[in-house]
Amino acid sequence: MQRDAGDVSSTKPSLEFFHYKGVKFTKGSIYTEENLRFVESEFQVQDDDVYNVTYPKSGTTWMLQILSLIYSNGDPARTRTVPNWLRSPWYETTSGQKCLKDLTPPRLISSHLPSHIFAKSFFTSKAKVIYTLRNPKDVLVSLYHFAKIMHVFEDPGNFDDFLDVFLRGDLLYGSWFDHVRGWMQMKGSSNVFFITYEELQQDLRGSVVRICDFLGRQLDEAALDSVVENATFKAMKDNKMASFGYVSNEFLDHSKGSFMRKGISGDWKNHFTIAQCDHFHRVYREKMRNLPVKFSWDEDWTEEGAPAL
Ligand code: PPS
Repeated sequence: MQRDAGDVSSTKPSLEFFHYKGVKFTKGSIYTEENLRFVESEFQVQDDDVYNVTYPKSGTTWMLQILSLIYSNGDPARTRTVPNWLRSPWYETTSGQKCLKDLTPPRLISSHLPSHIFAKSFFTSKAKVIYTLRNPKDVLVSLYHFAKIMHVFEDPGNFDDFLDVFLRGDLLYGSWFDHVRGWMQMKGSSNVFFITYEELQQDLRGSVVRICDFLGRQLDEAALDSVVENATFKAMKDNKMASFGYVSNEFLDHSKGSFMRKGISGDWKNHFTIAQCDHFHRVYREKMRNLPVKFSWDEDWTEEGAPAL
């Protein structure tokens, strides 16, 4: 396994926070205001860059694995020998920025940044963004469990407390609602592709084909089969290079849970009470009002009435 200055497994977490342009970040070695300012204003996007963008717990690591495999024409060798954070660094983190220099074009870069603080140079480039979304109730559940084992998050407390925190957006990377609204403004742009975690679940192969079309990559049937085979939940859980298996306990407490937790859609049903669901939907309706897109998790979603992502 490669270890270098960009290896997050050696990063010491901190539990103080700061806000950058209204968005909350953990203070310390991972995020600094200076880095965020650099990323937003000075970072030079290259036209052949591909950005894997998500709100946390929406399918980032899954998409990272899919993209790595697409760009290796289905050969899984690199995904088994190089940890994911070196294959596609999170460019807003201090360690991620150090890793960028080792990437050969086309660079695969991951990010959880909301659009208003994403690299400005992206918006005048030909680089591509793949934005993956997930049912926010499942995002919340995944984040709730992750926050218990990942030391860049505050202790989530009980589920009811965390529901409030999530609805207020008072957490690392800010509000899910703002994140999605911000990026959805790019809908219709030819260099931004939207896909959901649920679509990946329902039809992984078909989703990979659509992603390849967007990226202009041609994969033969065998390569496609290999992408799918090596990007299943089980394959990734069994591959420590794909699932943060080598991140140190100091950073991610492996004794308390796994990054690859359940990998299903609809786990929210095992966590929300009816009252919590009603509360969530009230806030959701208010915050997502007038967004000209319907998602499969919207209460009033219908196949006919849903403009395509
Ligand atoms: S992070 O920390 O923001 O980078 O997390 P992220 O990768 O966005 O999301 C983690 C959740 O994605 C699930 N996951 C998968 N589900 C299905 N198939 C595959 N291959 C897969 N890979 C990752 C992972 O289990 C987390 O979801 P939960 O619901 O917690 O299991």
